[in-house]
Amino acid sequence: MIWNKEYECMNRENLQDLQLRRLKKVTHRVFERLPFYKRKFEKNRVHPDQIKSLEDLQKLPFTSKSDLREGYPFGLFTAPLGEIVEFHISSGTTGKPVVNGYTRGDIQIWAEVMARALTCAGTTSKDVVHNAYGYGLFTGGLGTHYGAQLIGAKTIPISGGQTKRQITIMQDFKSTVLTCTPSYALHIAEVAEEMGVNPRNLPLRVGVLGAETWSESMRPEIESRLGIDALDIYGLTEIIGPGVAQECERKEGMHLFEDHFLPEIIDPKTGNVLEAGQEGELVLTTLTREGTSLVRYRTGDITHIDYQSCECGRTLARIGKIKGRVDDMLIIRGVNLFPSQIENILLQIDEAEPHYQLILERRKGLDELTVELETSPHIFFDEVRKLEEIEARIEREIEETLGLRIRVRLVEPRTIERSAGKAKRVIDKRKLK
Ligand code: DLL
Repeated sequence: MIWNKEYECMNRENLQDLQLRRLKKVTHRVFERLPFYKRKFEKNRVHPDQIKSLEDLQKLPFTSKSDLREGYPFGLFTAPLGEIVEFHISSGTTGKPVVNGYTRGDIQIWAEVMARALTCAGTTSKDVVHNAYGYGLFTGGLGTHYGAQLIGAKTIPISGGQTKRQITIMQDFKSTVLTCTPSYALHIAEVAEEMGVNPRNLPLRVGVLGAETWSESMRPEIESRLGIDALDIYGLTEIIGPGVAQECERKEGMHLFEDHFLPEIIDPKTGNVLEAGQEGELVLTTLTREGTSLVRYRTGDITHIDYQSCECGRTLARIGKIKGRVDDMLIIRGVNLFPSQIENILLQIDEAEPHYQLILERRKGLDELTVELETSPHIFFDEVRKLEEIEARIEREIEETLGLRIRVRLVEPRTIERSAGKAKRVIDKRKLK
């Protein structure tokens, strides 16, 4: 099923024509409305009239998260405040938050891209969407809500938390589509088991899971525990919220709604645009947003892009699973790695559960990483020798795959904190000192 065939299956030439027309419009819009962009463009000696092809996008300066922070709260709005009907704030924990202001038109675009995303995951008006993304300033709850409403699906605006109640409601209301973070989906399965409910017997059919990094190995884990198809959804507050890209049932990358968001992949160090297929930082330009139009916004997310059309019929480019954020990259004794690379290994371990945390400390001036991983309930925690043996095996596995010696510590089941939203995977104790 495809929500908007005209745009999702457009031939590339027509799509590029449309993108160029919209790109010209948006560059004029930001240049004329925001002194911030006017200054930036002038500094780079570029004028919106010079945008004559999509390649000309590369002449334009980037927009960074710190630019948005400096504009807090309304400094980067590209529509008059009187036209703004909703605000959202990014969930970042450091520094000033980033605000996005939506006009009525923006809310319609959001509903449209989220309706596409949910349909891409197989949702129809017959479905019961159990929306456990947080409602509020976080974009997950309301964005999903608008899309589900547009489709005409029955929406349960349950938000995150009170997990036992979630399970009862799923059973009573016959929820078929679960929308939440992948880590919360796993927690739902765990709580169901504790309640004596087999999570596979819940009426759920599919999960539309995102807002945090999850490795490819997490997918079968969630799918088998909940008996669902687990599909990835990507988005960020600065651009619109969820609904930037969505995986279809083929599970081979997330279709990016390119008629609204124009993607580039750049080398995060040099800023140079990379070729299709190469891994780098995703940069997005909003082509249709009114309240907060952004040109070449550096998302900080590492992925690659594939322009081949998909067997599902969509011609939209696909981005690969997000490997992590540029600023989440750990550098341990000179080796660069993302938490998702460790997750990929940990999830292969039979004797452990998919709950882990990475503890980063500084000892004698050197960064040290310890992996804490929960054991499966069937492992007896008093069998010290056996535990040590498993720890050593995981350490070896990590060393062979990533070339780095890291300490692994098995911990008892349910000792790592669960979250109803984004899981906290890295505890950086270096900053606490
Ligand atoms: O997390 C929007 C969202 C809500 C997306 C619900 C999907 C579902 P923020 O709180 O602003 O917005 O966080 C955005 O989260 O830059 C990525 O680093 C990360 N992220 C979002 N989706 C994914 C994903 C929402 N599918 C930041 N995989 C982004 C990996 C993701 N990381």
